[in-house]
Amino acid sequence: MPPFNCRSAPTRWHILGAGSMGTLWAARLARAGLPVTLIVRNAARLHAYKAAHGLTLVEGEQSHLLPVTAQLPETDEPIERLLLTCKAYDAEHAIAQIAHRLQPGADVVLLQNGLGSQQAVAARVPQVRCIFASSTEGAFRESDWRVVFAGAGHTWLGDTRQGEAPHWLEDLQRSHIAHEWSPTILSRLWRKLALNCAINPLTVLYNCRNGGLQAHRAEVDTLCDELAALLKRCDQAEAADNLDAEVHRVIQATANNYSSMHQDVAQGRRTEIGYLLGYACEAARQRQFAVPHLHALHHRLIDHLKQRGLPCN
Ligand code: NAD
Ligand code: KPL
Repeated sequence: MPPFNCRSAPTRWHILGAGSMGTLWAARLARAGLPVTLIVRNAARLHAYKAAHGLTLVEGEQSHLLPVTAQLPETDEPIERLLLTCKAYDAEHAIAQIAHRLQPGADVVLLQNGLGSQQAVAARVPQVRCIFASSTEGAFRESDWRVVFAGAGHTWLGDTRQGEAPHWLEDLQRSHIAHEWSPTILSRLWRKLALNCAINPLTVLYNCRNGGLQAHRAEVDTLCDELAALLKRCDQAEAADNLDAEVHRVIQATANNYSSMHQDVAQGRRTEIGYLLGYACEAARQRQFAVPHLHALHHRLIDHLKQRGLPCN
């Protein structure tokens, strides 16, 4: 591994949202010797974290304890590089809490699923550069401060304002975080959104694994047609290309898995529906573009969530 550039100290990564993805990134960056600080919600969480003496990263049979530093949002320390890893519905509030700490020209990486939260965050912090990310990695928390790297994957990062790739992608390389700079990150996010809209809500409504949708092929196909038409209407023709084929490929490849939305509902957690189906339906409404099947699906899902006492936004 090449030595650090001795002319300047490496920039610290602050990570806001110490959940599955945030701790997965924190642990890998820290393991590579990079300076990392977790920003946790409140004093009680900070106390609990200190009692655990750090983060544990579980990969297969191996586990590593990493003594990553942690602090509160209100700490008075400037932030030059931030990774935001809370859920889409928490992102705007979370960034507002630390906005005053962001230095002009800071980099903020937004690792939220769906669309809508990234734009809301970027509007709140115009003094920084927001980089959107889309990841196929999988992680879950086995217990407090113990994260399991459950699925190898890839992370695409990009700048919707077409800026250059940042030099700090080297940090990801050094940390063995599989990644790629994408000049078409918005298209990637739309494509992932469309996949999630075609699969996740139906798995909740039919209470099935992804493979269970093989019994509902006609319904999936109708949604794919409507989603592909909507993508084109939103100037995302590339994201619409062969959408149905990819949806069926993913259903087959992940047949034994429960979708993330199914897992959220099964565990009584809020879903990211507002940033997936909600975003798609709103995009259609703004363009006066009819998406009757997506609308019907959205309403069925909202009813389902309401019956379970879960938020429907
Ligand atoms: P998570 O719920 O495990 O973690 C989010 C964390 O953010 C929680 O610990 C929460 O307490 C914290 N948080 C929320 N608001 C905060 C605030 N104001 N201040 C401080 N902390 C705050 O979520 P996750 O699974 O890590 O997912 C994060 C994003 O990544 C989601 O959009 C998700 O869809 C996406 N994603 C997750 C996975 C995965 O495998 N977990 C994979 C790909 C993408
Ligand atoms: O990303 C997914 C999820 O479960 O959120 C897949 C596996 C693609 C299903 O939509």
